[in-house]
Amino acid sequence: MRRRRPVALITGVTGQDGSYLAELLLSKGYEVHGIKRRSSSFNTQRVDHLYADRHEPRDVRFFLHYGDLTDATNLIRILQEIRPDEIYNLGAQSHVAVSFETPEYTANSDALGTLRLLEAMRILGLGGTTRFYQASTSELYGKVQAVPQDERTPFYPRSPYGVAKLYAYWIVVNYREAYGFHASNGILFNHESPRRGETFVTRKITRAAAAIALGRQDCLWLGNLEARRDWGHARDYVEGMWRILQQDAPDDYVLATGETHSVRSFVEMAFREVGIALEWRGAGVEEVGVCRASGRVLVRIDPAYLRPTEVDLLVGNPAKARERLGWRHTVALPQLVAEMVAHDLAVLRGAAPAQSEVEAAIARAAALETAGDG
Ligand code: NDP
Ligand code: GDR
Repeated sequence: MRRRRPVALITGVTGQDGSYLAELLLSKGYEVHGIKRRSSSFNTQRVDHLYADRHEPRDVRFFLHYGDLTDATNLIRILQEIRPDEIYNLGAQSHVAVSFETPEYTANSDALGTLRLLEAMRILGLGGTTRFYQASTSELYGKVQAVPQDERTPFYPRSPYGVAKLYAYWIVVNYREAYGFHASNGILFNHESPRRGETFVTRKITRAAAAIALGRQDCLWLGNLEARRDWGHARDYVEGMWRILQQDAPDDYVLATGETHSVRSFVEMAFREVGIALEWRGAGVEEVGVCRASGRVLVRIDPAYLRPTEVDLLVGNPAKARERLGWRHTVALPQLVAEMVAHDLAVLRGAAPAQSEVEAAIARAAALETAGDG
């Protein structure tokens, strides 16, 4: 029997998607638990505004637990305590380029971490009651076998990250078929936001455009400008995750915009937002992006950012999600770029945080003290 107030557990709650998903679920009345990793410095900036001081006589519905996807006993204990109705497995070493440097850790957290959660559900007898969402990825398509990509397109991953996520995808399908789990994969194409990690290409570009416009940075160094991605807004995509778990039957869904753009055109759009028109000169690693008005070189290529194997072209077909979930993206790329650049300009200008954020930071400090972390 489902409890009156649904309970969700989010791994990766401190990441981009985890923070938007926690907001969404809280707005829907859920009690939300998240797993955070121990870090030598604060790593909860994206969810600080959701904290409430547990000493205050108010409705506290957001809880954080120390944990790690590489620690099975920890996962079993957390699941045993919470007995969630829904698990969203968003935790991962999610950077494709970094996965070439740390392939074993990436496999441990992204592939085996998923298995550990599913096994914890099985051990605790949660398979019949708890629904499971897996953060699968368009990186599974890698060297693409069809354009656009949908749920039937064969996979061909091109990085240790993609290969680890391939294991996770199939172990979810296997637990669904073997044990009747309500376990689903969302095959999500790239989604971005002002909360995107600073080393992913979109955020790296919007931060640099803002910094260059304000005279705080000279040049933006990038890798492959020709890669094409299907970029949407993270807020739209967490809505899709939730809808996937509300279906009577578990299944796998592509979430995408259906449009593809190159890194080069993302660069041009971001610089246009700050009033800089770019033109390109040269070729290969010697190519540069030049400010048309001043002639200054603002973009250069650093081969260090080229990947040993690249994913050249991603564009998803979200027809199944549209038909079965009623989901579609609401934010187009120009709007997304504008929002990210505006955010980065405001941050660099030192715009004061909203009052609610200040209150949240104070509440958070108090909550941490009570958790013995202060
Ligand atoms: P982020 O990198 O922003 O967040 C990843 C989260 O996972 C962070 O909270 C991180 O914690 C946590 N994490 C990392 N390693 C571990 C571990 N060993 N144990 C527990 N938690 C861990 O990713 P996004 O929010 O962008 O993505 C969410 C998920 O969706 C990821 O699984 C990603 O691979 C997948 N995905 C993302 C897409 C995108 O375009 N954003 C597209 C398709 C799939 P910490 O904050 O401490 O680093
Ligand atoms: P991706 O995102 O690999 O698609 O994975 P990322 O933004 O890192 O790269 C996108 C494309 O841009 C090219 N690129 C650069 N990338 C980075 N990070 N830095 C650079 O300087 C740079 N220059 C060019 C890359 O080569 C690539 O082609 C993201 C992650 O969120 C994954 O977790 C997720 O599964 C997929 O999206 C869908």
